[in-house]
Parts: sequence; C-alpha cells; structure tokens
Amino acid sequence: MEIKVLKNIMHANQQIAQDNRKAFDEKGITVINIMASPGAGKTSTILKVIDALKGKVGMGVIEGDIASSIDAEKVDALGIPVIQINTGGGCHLDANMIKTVMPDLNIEDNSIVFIENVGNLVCPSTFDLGESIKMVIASVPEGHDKPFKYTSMFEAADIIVLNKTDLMPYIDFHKEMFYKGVQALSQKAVVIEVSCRTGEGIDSLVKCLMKKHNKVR
Ligand SMILES: Nc1nc2c(ncn2[C@@H]2O[C@H](COP(=O)(O)OP(=O)(O)OP(=O)(O)O)[C@@H](O)[C@H]2O)c(=O)[nH]1
Ligand SMILES: [Mg+2]
Repeated sequence: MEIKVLKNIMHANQQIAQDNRKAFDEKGITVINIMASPGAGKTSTILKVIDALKGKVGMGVIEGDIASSIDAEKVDALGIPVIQINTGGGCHLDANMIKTVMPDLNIEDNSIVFIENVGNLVCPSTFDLGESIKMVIASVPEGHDKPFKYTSMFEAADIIVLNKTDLMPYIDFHKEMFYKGVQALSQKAVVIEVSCRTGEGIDSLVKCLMKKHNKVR
C-alpha cells in the first residue's frame, strides 16, 4: 500500500516535469537545476554567473528554501527577475512548484532560468523539475569523499562544480580521490573548478553553460 502511494507521487511528478520541459523547449528556455548541500555556494555561483552574463542573455531565478527570502533578495539586487519558493519544511522542489511559479517569473523566450534547489545532497536528485541541465555544486570544505557517499546526486549531474578552491591550501582535500569518485559514477558529467570568492574558473563555467544553452535552443 505504502509503496503504491510513493509510486503514484513519483509518476505524477514525472508527468508534470515532462510538460514543463516541453513548454521550456518551445520557448528556447534553458533551465538549470542547481543542487548542493547547504552552504556549498549555490547562490554565490548564480550571482557570479549572472554578473558575467548580464546584458548578453535574458535570465531569471527561482529560489527554493525551507524558509526566508534571503537568497532571492540578493538576486533581486542585481535586477534579475526572481521568485522565492518556501517549502515550509520540504527538503526539495518538485515539478508542480516550478509549473506554478513559472508564469509569474515573466521572462523572455530564449532565456536561462536558474533554479536554486533546497540545500540537500540527497532528496532533490530524485525529483525531475523539467530542467535541461542538472548542476551539482560540491565544495572543498565538504571533503573529497562526497561522490562516494551521495551517489545519486553525482550520478544525476550533467555539470559538477567544485567550488571554494581558494580554500584548498587549508583543507585536506584530495582532488584525485574526488575525481575518482565522480568518474566511477558518471562518464557524462563535466567537472569545473571554481572559486566564487576569487572568481577563478567562473569564465569556464559560463562558457560551458552558454554552449549548452545554444545547443538547447
Ligand atoms: N572561501 C569561499 N567562500 C565561499 C565561496 N563561495 C561561497 N562562499 C561562502 O560560503 C557561504 C555559503 O555560500 P552560499 O552561496 O550562500 O551557499 P548556498 O549553497 O547558496 O547556501 P544555502 O542557500 O543556505 O543552501 C557564504 O558565506 C559564501 O560567502 C568560495 O568560493 N570561497
Ligand atoms: Mg543559497
């Protein structure tokens, strides 16, 4: 009985996600579902990418948090359309939430939409939102072993950002082990090392996102 209910929920989410994807594709919109642990640097990365792309491409942001509009306010300060979803305890966004808020985001065709999922390295990976790209952010202080432990998240990723590389000298982070863990799970994921603090690597990330955006359109 329990299992049947769970299956139904997942099926309903998948249906809505497919509808979302179709609607985004028709409008040439690239949607990036950004997933990571709390504090890994989701908002920092979004802000850096917005800064690099402002005036070059239309953009919008959907912020997912259990509570508060702290991150949405940072995006709003850059003059980019943003909507905050508060899940009120839920550990992930789902396709219906995205379907509900998209009309209010009011973005132009051919834009890029960044969805900052709720900080969590497990639950968001299971819920398709209808995105074009799944981007997972790992950060140096979390440790090199995360791909070995949170396999579903790294398995799902199209792009893996390794953030906070400026902290490498202060942390026992074994980069080879991190890459080994990623490669054991995924052949498709591109890994891009960045520091949102120094700005290093952001240009590579922007190039990668624009390449994918141009392919999607
Ligand atoms: N040293 C360093 N700190 C960083 C870097 N990127 C982000 N931070 C800091 O890490 C903290 C968390 O960054 P956020 O971007 O808010 O992380 P988040 O993943 O959006 O966090 P939640 O939304 O709470 O899940 C902030 O204090 C940032 O200033 C980086 O590259 N280097
Ligand atoms: Mg954030």
